[in-house]
Amino acid sequence: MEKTLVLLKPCTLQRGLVGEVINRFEKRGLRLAGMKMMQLTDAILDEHYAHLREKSFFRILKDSMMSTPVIACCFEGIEAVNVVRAMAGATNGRNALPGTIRGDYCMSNQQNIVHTSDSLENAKIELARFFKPEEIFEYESSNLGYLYA
Ligand code: YYY
Ligand code: MG
Repeated sequence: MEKTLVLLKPCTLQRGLVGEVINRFEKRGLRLAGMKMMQLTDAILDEHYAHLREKSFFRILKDSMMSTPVIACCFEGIEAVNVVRAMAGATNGRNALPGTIRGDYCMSNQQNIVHTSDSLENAKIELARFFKPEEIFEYESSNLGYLYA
């Protein structure tokens, strides 16, 4: 099993899409292992978006991610990192395929509904950044035989 991070961005809270987006991951069969609302800070975003710090949109991106609280989720499943990433779709909502979350809910390159970890290595780093160990729960999922058989 893999665990991965999903952040529901401020645009998702503003547009009333929180339940709908979480519902998609649940229905796919991913186990919700952690979830919390949090106000992001400059410091955590400097780490989280370190790969983008030279980009012209870095400041705007960080400001948009701090404009309201976000909801951080940890989802678990077999190959969860790639499954969740594929469900999110291309970064720019206008390029994202219909059927993906971004392709169904947004038209923006930045207000693009979710952040999803892009590798297993980064998922581990990002989950440790946004969650304390005791905020990730290892309860048993009763339907695994039906999901993965
Ligand atoms: O992983 P993903 O979110 O699909 O894209 P990244 O390349 O990691 O960029 C993170 C974040 O930055 C993206 O979700 C929106 C924003 N962004 C932007 O505002 N403008 C761009 N041209 C590219 C990315
Ligand atoms: Mg990324």
